[in-house]
Parts: sequence; structure tokens; C-alpha cells
Amino acid sequence: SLSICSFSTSLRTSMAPFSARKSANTSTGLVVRAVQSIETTHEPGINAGNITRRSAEYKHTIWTFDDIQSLRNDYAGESYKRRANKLKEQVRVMLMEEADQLAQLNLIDVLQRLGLSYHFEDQIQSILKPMQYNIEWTINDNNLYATALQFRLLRQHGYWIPQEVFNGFKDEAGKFKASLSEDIEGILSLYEASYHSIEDESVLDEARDFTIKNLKEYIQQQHKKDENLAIFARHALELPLHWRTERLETRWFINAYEKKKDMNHILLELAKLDFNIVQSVHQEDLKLEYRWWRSTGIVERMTFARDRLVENFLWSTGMIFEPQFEFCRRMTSRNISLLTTIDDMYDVFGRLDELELFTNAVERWDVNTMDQLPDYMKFCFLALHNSINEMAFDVLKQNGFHIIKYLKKVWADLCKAYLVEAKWYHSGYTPTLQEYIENAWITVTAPLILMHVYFFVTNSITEEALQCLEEYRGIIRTTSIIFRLEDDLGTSSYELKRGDVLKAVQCYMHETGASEESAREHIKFLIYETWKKMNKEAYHAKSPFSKTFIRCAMDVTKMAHSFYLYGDGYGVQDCDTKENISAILIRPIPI
Ligand code: 0FV
Ligand code: MN
Ligand code: MN
Ligand code: MN
Ligand code: MN
Repeated sequence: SLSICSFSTSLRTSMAPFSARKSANTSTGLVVRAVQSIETTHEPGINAGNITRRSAEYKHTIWTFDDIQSLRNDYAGESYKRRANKLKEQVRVMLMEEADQLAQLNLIDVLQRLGLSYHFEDQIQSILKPMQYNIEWTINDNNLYATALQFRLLRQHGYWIPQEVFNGFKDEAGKFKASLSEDIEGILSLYEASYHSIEDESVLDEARDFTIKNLKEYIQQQHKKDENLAIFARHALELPLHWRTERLETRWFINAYEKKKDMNHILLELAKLDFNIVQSVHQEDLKLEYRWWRSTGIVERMTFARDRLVENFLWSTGMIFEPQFEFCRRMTSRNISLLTTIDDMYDVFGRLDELELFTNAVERWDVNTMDQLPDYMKFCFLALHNSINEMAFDVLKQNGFHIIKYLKKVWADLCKAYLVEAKWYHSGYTPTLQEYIENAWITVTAPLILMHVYFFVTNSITEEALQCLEEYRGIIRTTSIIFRLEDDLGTSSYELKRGDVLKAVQCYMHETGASEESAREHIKFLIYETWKKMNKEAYHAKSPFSKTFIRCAMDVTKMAHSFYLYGDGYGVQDCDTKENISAILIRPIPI
């Protein structure tokens, strides 16, 4: 209804004038000067009389520079690495000598969930590859658990296995047999498998509905319930495995695995050791990145923007955690820091006439355009320009690729799309959901992040991949749409309150007259449907991208599933994100 849009416009004009955040470390002379210079650079005539600026009133970071710099971690030492290498050798033998197929599959599943599978990629491939030709054994045994596990692992590794393998578990009426509800491990296994569907796979849609219903009933049971299994069922219902990033799952699963009756001590010890060793690498990366962030002075000068360096680093760690990808991890975190600052400028602080100038400056990528910008934007533009050119310089040094033209294009495209949203907001325009998404999957910034990631994780650049990136096709597009819809589910109620462009939920309500609740359901449905497209792009379509890149493309979105699970876990820093940061980046697992 129209009232949504008039609500947000009237709210904007009644907002309190811009005020610097109240806190000890921003009340320095520097800040006061910065703020004053912003207020005095308004050229008379341009929007004169309207110097009201909004503020999102984001809270200060809870992770201070000094806290992070003082992190110490024993696990960087050689003795732990030696012990881990010994254990790795034992696991390799275990994996290759296991003769039973189901036991092999179980072991692969556990290794993945313990965050260890990256050490055994070759072995895992050599086990799964021949299995794609041997899919009948589990079905013949009438073993739902094993069939679904095999299905999930094969699809996850890019081997095609048809949905019809589940037909044997249906009754004459074509429904999943009611008696299956006794086999809750089988149900859980089928539930996780069902998220590997592509479009038009009705058996998997039915499997998902059927298993969700059964899992919900199971956790509500008072009696006959295995508490440990119920913990797994709750975790699965919260988010399916396929929608979780490895690093977050690992930390949860190590704890859960330890409590399992059939757990293996070697696997558990290796998982804990490896987690802590990798964490020690992440901590060094994080310290370096925080020094960069501080050196920019953005927090002091751009007081309206979010200061979320550690959250940004968690995001990039969720996207790519392996030690050797340090550069990709740090630069992705850096990009998120830069782009959230710029997002807040477009969403909250900037005036429309200023934003047009800034967009133009980024498009031209030219320091000569800076003279026209207000001071705070001069600062922001040069921070961006220099940071990105420096990244490009590092890539040129490392690989000989000249990439500035690609990077500046994605930053310009982002700013242009931000400007479209700003114009919509300032004119009170409400797009249709489709019109909104056509622009908003760019403003969610996954295309920009992934353009950079491509150069950080690839040793050889291909024309085909570049075209896909430049035209934002395939997985670039699907992952961005899911990310955008997730972001809107988590953040739009805050955004609406402070005054921002209407997001997917509100556009859909406006277009169809639906209630907020049913609009949210519709967005969730779209997320599920778009995941099917992404599964196809990722695993079953011809792709110009490496496995590593494809994983990054999916994982940047999987992080959104975690961050927005219970609201805006990014801006608001609620205890969920805080707990994740602490568990992934700060505290080693006690051994
Ligand atoms: C989006 O914020 C944002 F800052 C995110 C998702 C942080 C992490 C970013 C990446 C991994 C790229 P916000 O909800 O303000 O974004 P919009 O576009 O809705 O203003
Ligand atoms: Mn925003
Ligand atoms: Mn925005
Ligand atoms: Mn330049
Ligand atoms: Mn948002």
C-alpha cells in the first residue's frame, strides 16, 4: 500500500540533524574538524536550507584494535603442526583402507563437517568417482540414510545422481512412506540431501516438505526421543548443511561430534588441532587487516559509517578459510570495509547532489575529479581509489595481470546502482519486486566481491570467465539474488525505520497488497527456488570457473544465511555474531 512509501519519506524530514557519535575516541579534534568541514562545504544554491542528514546510529565496534592486536596463540608453533601431520597420515590410511562403502561415505561426511576434508581432496574424489556408477546398493538395501548420504555427497562433488533413487521409499500412492518417520537418522539424511535439488525435481521438493514435518514432530516429542539426535535435528532445521559455510559448521560440529557415542578419537584430536592451527593463521591476518583499517582513518573521519572490521573479516573467513588464501581473505575483508562505508554514505549520510558527483568520480576513476567533491567525499574517494589501485598493483606484481579496468568497472557499477536506490528513496518511488531486484542484486555487492576474488584465487585468467564476471551471468547472478533477499529479510525493518529505499519485502507488499508475514514467506520461497538454480550453476553446468572460485561464490551467500538468521547480525552485532566471532577468530578449542 502507498502508506509504506509516504511513511518513509515523512520520517526522513523529521529525522534529527546529523550528530557525531558520542564516544571517547571520536570526540577528538580531528572528528570535530571533519564534521565542521562537511557542514561548511555546502555550496549555496544546491539544496540550500536542507542540510538535514540522517544517521543510522550504529554502535561502536565491540572489538577494539588493542584487543585484537594483543591476541596470542600457541598453535602457531611447530610442535602442533608435527602432531597434526602425523594424525593426517593416519586418517589418510583410514580413508583408503576402509572397504565398506557406507563407512567410507560416513567418514567423508564427518571429515567435511569437522573441517578436515581440504587435506584429503584427492582421496575423497577417488572414492566418490567410481561410486557414481554404483548407486543401486543402498536402494536395494532399503537404507534411506545411506541412499540420501550418497546422493548428497555425489551431488556436492559434481557427480550427477537422479532424484528417482528415492522412489523406492514411496508408497503406492506416490507419497513417502509414513513408516519412515521411525527412522529419524534417515529422515535427517534425506532432509539434507533435498537441498541439493535443481529446478523441476518434485521428488526432492516432496522430500523436503516430508522431512521438515517429521523433524519438527520429532523435536516436539516428550518421550522416545534421543536428546543427541534432537540436537542435530534442531541444528538442521535452523539451516540445512548445504546453506552453512564450512568454517562455522566446523566449530559447531566438533563440539557435537565429541558427544557422539561412536566418535573416533583420532579424528576428534586432528579436528581440534587443525582448527586451532588455522585459527592462529586467521588471527595474524586479522591483526594485519586491522592495522590497515586503522591506518585509513575512515572511522574517525566518516563517523556515520559502520565500523565492523572484525565482522568483515569473519565474513571473508567464512568465504575462504584455508591458510594459503590469506591474500584473498584479507582483501575481501578490506573490500567489505570500503563498500559498507560507501553504502552508508549513499543510504544514510550523502545528499543526492553529492552522491551524483561521487558516482561520477568513481566512474572516471580519476583524481582530477576530486576537486568538485565535498571534503568527506574527497577523503572517501581517495581511500577507495588508492586501496583498489594498490590491490591491483599487488596482483600485477604477483601474476602479471593488469586488472584495474575490471576493478574500477565493478566499483562504478556498484555506485551507479547505489545511486538508483538513492534516487528512488529521495523521490519516494516504489519499484515492483522485479524492478527492484534487477538493481539490488548489484547493490548487495556480491558481484563486486567476486570480481576481485577471481583475480585473487586464479593463476590463469580466461576470456570466458571474464565475460561471465563482466556481464554478471551464471552463478554470479544467482548467488547475488539469494544474498540480496537474505539481506532484506534481516535488515529491512531497521532500514525502513531510519529511512532507506524500500526493500524486497516492502516492494512485494506494495505490489501485491500482501501482509508482511506472507511477503516474507514469499521471499523465503524465492530464496529456495534460486538456490536450485545456483546448485545447477555450481555443480551441473559447464562453468569457466575453478572449484575454489565456485565455492567462494556460494559461500559469500552462505555467510548471509548465518549473519541474518536472527535479524541484522551485521549492523547490530547481536550476541549471535559476537559468539561466532569469538568461537571462530578469538578462542582456541581447549584440547
Ligand atoms: C550490507 O549492509 C552489508 F554491509 C553487508 C551484507 C556486509 C557484508 C558485505 C558483504 C559480504 C559484501 P546493508 O544491509 O546496509 O546493505 P544494503 O544494500 O541493504 O544497504
Ligand atoms: Mn545499507
Ligand atoms: Mn544500501
Ligand atoms: Mn586514477
Ligand atoms: Mn540491507
